[in-house]
Amino acid sequence: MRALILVDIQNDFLPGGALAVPRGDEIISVVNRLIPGFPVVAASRDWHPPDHGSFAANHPGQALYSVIELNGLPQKLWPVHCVQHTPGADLAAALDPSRLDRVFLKGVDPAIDSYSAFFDNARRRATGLHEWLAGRGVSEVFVCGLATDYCVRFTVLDAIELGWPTTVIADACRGLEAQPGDSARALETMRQAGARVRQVMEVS
Ligand code: VGL
Ligand code: ZN
Repeated sequence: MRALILVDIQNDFLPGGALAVPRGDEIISVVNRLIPGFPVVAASRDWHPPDHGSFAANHPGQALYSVIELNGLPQKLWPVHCVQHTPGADLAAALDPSRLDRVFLKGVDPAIDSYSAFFDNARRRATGLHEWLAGRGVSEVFVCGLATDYCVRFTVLDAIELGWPTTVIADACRGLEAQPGDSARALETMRQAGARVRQVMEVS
């Protein structure tokens, strides 16, 4: 049985949001058309407390987008985004919520970031997504959402490591592209790790 995993399709990652993914809004209608083709649909939400260690604002003197060490892990410093219970953390309003079977929250621990929908970046804490998919009788996962070069990439790499046959739906993702080519490189990394890279037309 095929499951669709929607990664972080939240207001702060859309144009106008705090950590806007260029053209991130373009995937929403695409995703709404994908959803009916999948018997199981899960979504992740970046869900940070205000004191989260990934926010540059919580590290006075450190520049936005610089990399520091946070509890032993390299941490890129982001603008304040997806703060719990703020509109920026809401799922995109245009995303059809009627078939979302379950939403998994990530990035809740202030001491550690969590790009993947499965685990935090130190793999200390699991979100429960893996066990939930297994419990639903899922045999294969399809991943799309925001951002290709961060949370989609980490989610896909964890899915493969957990043993799921994994497809990333490339044209239902958009990347932050801090460096031009970051999304293409991320897709290539996923492919080399064992993910199938497909277009919406091929998986619908
Ligand atoms: C993300 C940076 C920080 C993402 C989340 O969803 O790709 N990127 N937090
Ligand atoms: Zn985040």
